[in-house]
Amino acid sequence: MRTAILTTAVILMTSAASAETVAELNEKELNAIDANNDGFLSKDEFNAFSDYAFQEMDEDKNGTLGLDEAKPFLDIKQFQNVDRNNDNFISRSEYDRQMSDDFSTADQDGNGQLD
Ligand SMILES: [Ca+2]
Ligand SMILES: [Ca+2]
Ligand SMILES: [Ca+2]
Repeated sequence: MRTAILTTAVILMTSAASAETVAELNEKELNAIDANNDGFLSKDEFNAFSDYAFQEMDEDKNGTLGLDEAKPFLDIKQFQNVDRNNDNFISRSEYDRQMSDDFSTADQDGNGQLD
């Protein structure tokens, strides 16, 4: 379960997420994120999942993801994409911004849910 969730987070973080990306998530992964099991991913569900994934990746719990922490999940190019100020740490705000952008991109009809 942990791995599936993190894989999902990384997919969302690194690919400009699209409706297709969400469609590619397998049923098990989607069920893990879709807290109320309505088959849609709301912004709240997405945020809860995004928060969980960050905590899991932030092994030393200092609120940022260093290269070592991100290495199992991101290649250097993906890391640099998210690390907008290039300080070699992904801060929580950089992470949140990336996830939020990806949600907006994936939510093509703008109804606040991914389906
Ligand atoms: Ca839902
Ligand atoms: Ca950390
Ligand atoms: Ca940074």
